[in-house]
Amino acid sequence: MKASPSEQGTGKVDGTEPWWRGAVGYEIYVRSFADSDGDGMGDLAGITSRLDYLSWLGVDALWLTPFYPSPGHDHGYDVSDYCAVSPRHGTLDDFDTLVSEAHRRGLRVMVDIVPNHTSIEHAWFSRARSSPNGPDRDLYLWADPAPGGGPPNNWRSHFGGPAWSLDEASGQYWCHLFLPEQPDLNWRNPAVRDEFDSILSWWMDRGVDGFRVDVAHGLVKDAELRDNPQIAPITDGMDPFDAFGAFEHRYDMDQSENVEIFRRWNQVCAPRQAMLLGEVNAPWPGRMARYVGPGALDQAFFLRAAFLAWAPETLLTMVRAMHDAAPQGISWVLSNHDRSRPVTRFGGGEAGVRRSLAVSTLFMALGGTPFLYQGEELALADGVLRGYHDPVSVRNAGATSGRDGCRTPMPWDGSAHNGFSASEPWIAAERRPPEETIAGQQADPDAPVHRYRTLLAVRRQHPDMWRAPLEWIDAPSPQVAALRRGTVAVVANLSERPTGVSLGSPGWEPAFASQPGCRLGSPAHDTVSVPPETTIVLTRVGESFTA
Ligand code: TEU
Repeated sequence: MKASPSEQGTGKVDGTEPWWRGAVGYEIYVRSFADSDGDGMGDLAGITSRLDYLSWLGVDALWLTPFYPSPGHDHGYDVSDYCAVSPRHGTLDDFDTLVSEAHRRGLRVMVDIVPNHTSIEHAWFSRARSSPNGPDRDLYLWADPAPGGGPPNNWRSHFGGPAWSLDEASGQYWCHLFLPEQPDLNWRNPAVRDEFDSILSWWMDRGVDGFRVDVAHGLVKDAELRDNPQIAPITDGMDPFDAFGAFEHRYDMDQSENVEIFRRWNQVCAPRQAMLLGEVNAPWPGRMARYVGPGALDQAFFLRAAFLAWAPETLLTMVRAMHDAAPQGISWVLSNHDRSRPVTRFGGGEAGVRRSLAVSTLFMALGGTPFLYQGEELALADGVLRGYHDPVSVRNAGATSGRDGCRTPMPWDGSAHNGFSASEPWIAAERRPPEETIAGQQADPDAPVHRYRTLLAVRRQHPDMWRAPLEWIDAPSPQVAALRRGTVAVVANLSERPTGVSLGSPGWEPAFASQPGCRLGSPAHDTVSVPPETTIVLTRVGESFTA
């Protein structure tokens, strides 16, 4: 039975709005969040033991990365059983406890569904591979070699090399947009669609509140398996992600039929108020918006901001365009488990910290459901590694630094292994100093965790910040964005200089500034002066909250 969360968070179930309206999400990279049994690997019971911290922080929903049985070639994104828990991460009982303890605190729980591919060890693939003429063969994408031999077309794996591997027994290739150990499902086959309807229902029956949909843009492939146009040369030793980007992905990704699948999923999930949140990596805002059109996905992550180095003008231009194409449909993220942390990407040190919170503050005012990635609230830079773990790095002999830097253990305190585990963590990294830990920051009122917590509290206090219609205000430079939503105004000055922005009317006062110690003009003025690389949230006089 689905437990009913209390109304403590901002997500309301009042019959008129879905729970995720106004909510703030938090991504838990399960392997690295908290280890309860001392084997160096994060687990579900570890998460349960840390729920009070997440309530204190003020988030409303948790997204758990895959914890299903998996041989672990892609750290859980190669699932061998969609309806079970890997012993590495606990048991189904641990999952049920986590859900009920989260709900008791008003926290929603979302799980990660990986529909583009299974593990090579999934029973479906074993059957498909061993019986080329059997009924399960078409659950996957098989193709004969190209006329002169070799892979059927020029599609590449995200993780390096061709997107095809040869099954010598049958002489056919299987398709994999990721590792060979992650064979792609054939979403043109109705049997695949039926299986996933059941998987979604199975998790909803266990009480989950929604799904993060992995590689939602990748499911359906061109029926004729045509070559992708190549737009740049590929050189020896190139980063595999760059080699992947050397093609226009006209035929392997973002096919229109993907949206039909999510319309079908919506029919399964909407009656049970479960959110569908897609990882959609489509090239243009208009194409992204199709996925969150009525009756399809509820929201999609806008990943480009999570990939970008510090480039304020580019960032603000794409954020405005994406917002305007789907005002309630975007889940704003600056960080996830696949890319360098924003503090590092944005220049490191104090500049990285300042810039990250300035952008996050803007994201909290864009509608949609923003997500923080574990440790973002501590303003962590990437961890200092002692070796490679990510298959992307291992497979490409270090040609890419891979995704390990953002996956190091959550630093709970200054003790051995930062309180993550009683033994050596699965990923080898340097211990963080006390001021980068939760315990250290909770004890210091000026530490980042308190700024993020205050920001979430201000958002909860002023629902206009996400609910009122958004009007962009003219800004004096392309490195500045300003907006007004009812009784709330936000000015993001991402430039290196102080800037003044006219809000069009007097009577505003600051509710939150991303930098401590900002001095703001008097409420009598209609112009707000904002320091460099700072975002300010203002409210109508009389509506303010003491930050
Ligand atoms: O990542 C998907 C991913 O790598 C793409 O979004 C990619 O960035 C895009 O297609 C453009 O190249 C997800 C998971 O987050 C990641 O951890 C997994 O390794 C991957 O899927 C495979 O499941």
